[in-house]
Amino acid sequence: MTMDTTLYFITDSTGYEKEEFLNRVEAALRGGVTLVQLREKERTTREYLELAREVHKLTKKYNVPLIIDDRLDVALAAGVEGVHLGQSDLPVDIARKILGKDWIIGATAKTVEQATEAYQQGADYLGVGAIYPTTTKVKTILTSTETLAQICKAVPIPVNAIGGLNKERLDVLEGIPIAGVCAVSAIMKAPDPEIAARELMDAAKKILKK
Ligand code: TZP
Ligand code: MG
Repeated sequence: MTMDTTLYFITDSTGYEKEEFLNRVEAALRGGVTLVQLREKERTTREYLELAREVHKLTKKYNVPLIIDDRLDVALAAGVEGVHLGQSDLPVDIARKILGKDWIIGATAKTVEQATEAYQQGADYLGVGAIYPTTTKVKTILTSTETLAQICKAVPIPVNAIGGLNKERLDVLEGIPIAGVCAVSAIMKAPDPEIAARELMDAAKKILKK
């Protein structure tokens, strides 16, 4: 399954019954998201695994890779396509040793140093942000668009912008050679995630000149 980070949808199941959550994820897939990350912070390992299996059924139907946030064990157990590692998770080089070359490994980077290290350790893509303040439950600091541009220059792997992004707020990214945008709430909390994904994709393609 090839990786395309153009429109990277990161889920948040907070506040949704499972069925509604899965319906929203599938709507986003219909709307054309190119990569999905299951991001669960409060679930037990068992719950995370079970949800991963259900979301994986959906992503496979649309031939979109599924990435698990933070937890390499859950990613392996569910047999998905990748894992996303933050600065306090397993180091990328260790994850790469465990997973081998065929898995997608993403990393969070907020500085050029972190970006270079993640690349050298074998990351396939980077998430950089938050570009704007975010209402999604996350402990994060803002990353300037200058730093984002420097990171894009420093590493040859795809770099995605993240944090408070929606279709009205992509202008600040124009001209920066990012590979794509990540969004949680702009899709997850939209009245219709399918329409939201489609509109965000159109807006992303414009600034990415794709
Ligand atoms: N990392 C940096 S910002 C963020 C993460 C996981 C959350 C982005 O959520 P939203 O709703 O797209 O602002
Ligand atoms: Mg994480």
